[in-house]
Amino acid sequence: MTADNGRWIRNFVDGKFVEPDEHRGFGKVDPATGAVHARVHEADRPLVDRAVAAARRALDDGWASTAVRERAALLRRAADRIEERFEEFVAAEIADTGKPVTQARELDVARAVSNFRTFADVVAAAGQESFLTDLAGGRQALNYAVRKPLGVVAVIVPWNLPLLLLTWKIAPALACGNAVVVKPSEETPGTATLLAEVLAEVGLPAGVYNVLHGFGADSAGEYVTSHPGIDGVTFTGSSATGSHVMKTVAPRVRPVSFELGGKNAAIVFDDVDIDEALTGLTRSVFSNTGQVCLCTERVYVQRSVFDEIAGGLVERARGLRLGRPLDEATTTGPLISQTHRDKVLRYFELAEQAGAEVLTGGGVPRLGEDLDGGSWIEPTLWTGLTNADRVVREEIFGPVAALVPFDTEAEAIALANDTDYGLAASVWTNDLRRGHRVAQSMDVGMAWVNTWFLRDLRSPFGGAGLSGIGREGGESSLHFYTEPTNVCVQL
Ligand code: NAD
Ligand code: 6OD
Repeated sequence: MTADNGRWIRNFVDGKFVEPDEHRGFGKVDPATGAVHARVHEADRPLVDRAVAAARRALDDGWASTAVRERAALLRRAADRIEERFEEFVAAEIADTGKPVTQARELDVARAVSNFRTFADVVAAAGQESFLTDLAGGRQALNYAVRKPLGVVAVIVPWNLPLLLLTWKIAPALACGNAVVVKPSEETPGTATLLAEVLAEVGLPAGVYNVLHGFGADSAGEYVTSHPGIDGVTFTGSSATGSHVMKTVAPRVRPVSFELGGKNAAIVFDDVDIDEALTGLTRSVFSNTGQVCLCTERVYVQRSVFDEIAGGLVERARGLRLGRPLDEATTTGPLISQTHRDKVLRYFELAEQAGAEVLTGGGVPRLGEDLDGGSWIEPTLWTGLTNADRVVREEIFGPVAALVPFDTEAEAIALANDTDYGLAASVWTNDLRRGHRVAQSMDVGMAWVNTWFLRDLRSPFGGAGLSGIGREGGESSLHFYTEPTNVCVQL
């Protein structure tokens, strides 16, 4: 069984790859060069019906009642097998995204392995809530909750960290005994498909993991989320799409977990270790070409160190190396598509119209040869903007940031919280009391102090406001992917 049938990337339903329909293929472009590297079979409604029915059958045939230790062992075997096929996953992720090989290895594929291992440990260690209730007359009642799988879970994921975000959801979903119907982004079908091979190899029963390719509205994405056989939806993507998905799920009142967009702030105080802050800020603004939901796009800097931070960040931005994904010296890849680049370039225009000073970047680089067909963009920094400007209010999802000065701690907190989003923030200071205080006052799901995107997968992850609904990670994932039945016994 292979995921890539010649030049096709195929759907995977009920334990088998589906032969592609010549008339339902779309091209998958390599964002580094603009060349089509594969054709993807777009799932139609009947195929979505087949996938949902297969998932239900797999649950009924015993997957839902498998012993926890068996499911945990299967997750560990999946992690081992991804490690054995590590470079195939790296290659598939790079082909779809153009991201640098060092990042694909150290972040994307490495995290897929740890997602499976962590949730094997989390589910194996999980207990049940129980309460001994005192009753009148000295009697007692025992309350305990048993947790059952949600059922058939729709998993809709984006293109920026395709394998990382997919396995972040399916590892706990499978650990809890659910069956999943996955719709990867149309931009990144590769690794979800390769994972189908791995999960079959380690003994996951047919129908428990299904992959359907296609787009969102009026395509596989909407067919899946609106399907009456779906028991819950876990979605990562933009806030606008999250809102659409919520409407399609609403008539059936199914649970949703939404991990959505961000417009994340960094606050830099003047007592900070400048060099450490610059290293952290460079990562937080430019990682994955700014295409991480947690990336910083607003940097508030205390006035007395503003010029030093701005100058240092410009120097580091200019030191980034855009280039071929397989070159180990490359730090920065292309944006995911020409369409996305057009969107980012519109924000470059808006910044100019708002009177921004471009400290560095602001255009499209010429890298030469076939790379000029790719969707490259220059890492870009602005000053002279305020929180009133669209560039500072809307998620751009590119290697960009606006630097804004502040004077007092209270002002910095107010500026950072002045947003419709609520995903993440970072605080840079050598005063730890201040670090705790300011981090706690951020209206976000995750606040880091003197670091960024440092993860313990047992911690709750998610956002407030436009950034989402619910939390995943550790126990929070177990709560989302299960439905409790409370049993009360009078003793
Ligand atoms: P997107 O919302 O366009 O698409 C996400 C997924 O939803 C894709 O698979 C897409 O095909 C599907 N989709 C689109 N319309 C749909 C519909 N009507 N019904 C069902 N499915 C539909 O997002 P994107 O451009 O792929 O990803 C970038 C966005 O994702 C950014 O906003 C980013 O902040 C966000 N993101 C958030 C997190 C997080 O954890 N909070 C993580 C990664 C990315
Ligand atoms: O680290 C994670 O678990 C996670 N969900 C990261 C999301 C990154 C957004 O692009």
